[in-house]
Amino acid sequence: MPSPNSLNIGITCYPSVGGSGILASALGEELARRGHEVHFIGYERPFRLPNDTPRIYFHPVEVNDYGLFKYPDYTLPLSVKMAEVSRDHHLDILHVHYAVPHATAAVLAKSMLSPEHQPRVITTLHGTDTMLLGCDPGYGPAIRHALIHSDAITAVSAYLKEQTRQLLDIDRPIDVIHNFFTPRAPRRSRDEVRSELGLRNEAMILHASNLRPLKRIDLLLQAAALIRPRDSFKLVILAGEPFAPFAADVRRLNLGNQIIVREKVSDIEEYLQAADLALFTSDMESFCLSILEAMCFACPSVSTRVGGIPEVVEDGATALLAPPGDAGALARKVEFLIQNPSQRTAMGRAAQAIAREKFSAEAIVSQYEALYRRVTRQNHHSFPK
Ligand code: GMT
Repeated sequence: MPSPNSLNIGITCYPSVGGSGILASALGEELARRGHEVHFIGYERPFRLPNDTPRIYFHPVEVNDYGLFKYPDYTLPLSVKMAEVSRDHHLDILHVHYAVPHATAAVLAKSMLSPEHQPRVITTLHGTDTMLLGCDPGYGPAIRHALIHSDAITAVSAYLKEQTRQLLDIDRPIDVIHNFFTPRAPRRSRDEVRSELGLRNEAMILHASNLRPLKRIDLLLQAAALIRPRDSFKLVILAGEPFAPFAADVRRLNLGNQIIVREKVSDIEEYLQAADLALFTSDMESFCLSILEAMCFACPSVSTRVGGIPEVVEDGATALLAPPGDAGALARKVEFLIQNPSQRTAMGRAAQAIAREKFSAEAIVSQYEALYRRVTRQNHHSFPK
């Protein structure tokens, strides 16, 4: 029997490897655990979402690859499915993660429904939906339209909120709700994982990302090539996409003995517990969920000082930050942590304490619940206007 305070919540996100989908899946799991009914709507079940969880449902969107279309369209069938699920399951909230095309589809879905079936639309901005696509003249006006017609907007950092205001000229309120991470218990021990990787006494440096250009894998490899002594570390790359395009760089930099790649790892916790430090070289990050994942395992990071990262870590206390693009500075900071294990441990412990205090499900999910309650109480911003 659902509790009288529970809500029916629809969630749409990118289901593949990527911070926005990981966050949205974890949020859905936590909301279901708190008694809400959660309906995921999308082209695939999110990869981190466990099967058979009570109160979690998945509604697939079928895309029609009609011969007339040069490019198959996802936005329209997504909006139709969102409208159908909203009506059939009495959704109170339709919470979309990443504006393109999810916010547009949600706003369209709402406008297809009669007022009594219209859910409140909440759009959570994650990063490139504002900072890359928001600046693209082919997308910016549509993103702005969807944000203006959402019932609430959230951003995963104060930095991203400010960027959204400036780049998309949005003057309505944007709630900042940081990301959270709930680590699962690793199935293998630290020693088992280190032995799988062939590690002895070297420091294990971890990098996890989807390898997109703004992650600057070229800089990651350049920095690795500058770390001395060479045999003091192994760099383990958890690649969300195939690593093959970077194989030539690894050979050119003579890093073959230093780099270990694992692709599409879903048990990320096994590698996080085994790592001594993490290394991130992005040109831009609204938050960097991977830094938080490492913090949860008392693993300090070396990272570029970009975007919202300074909201997640404190330079010198929970991580070491270097100027963007500076391979030499990144390498020196990594060397410092390798050569100073007691400071590395202290920094990792401080990072873990901050992760638990500020970026746990306990601290963050209630902020989303409070927002849901607030928008369901608001005057209905119904379509047509
Ligand atoms: O915006 C993106 O590039 C995609 C997105 C994703 O799905 O990985 O990443 C963004 O959202 C994450 C979760 O909120 C953040 O941790 C990442 O920093 C952010 N990426 C960028 O801002 C480049």
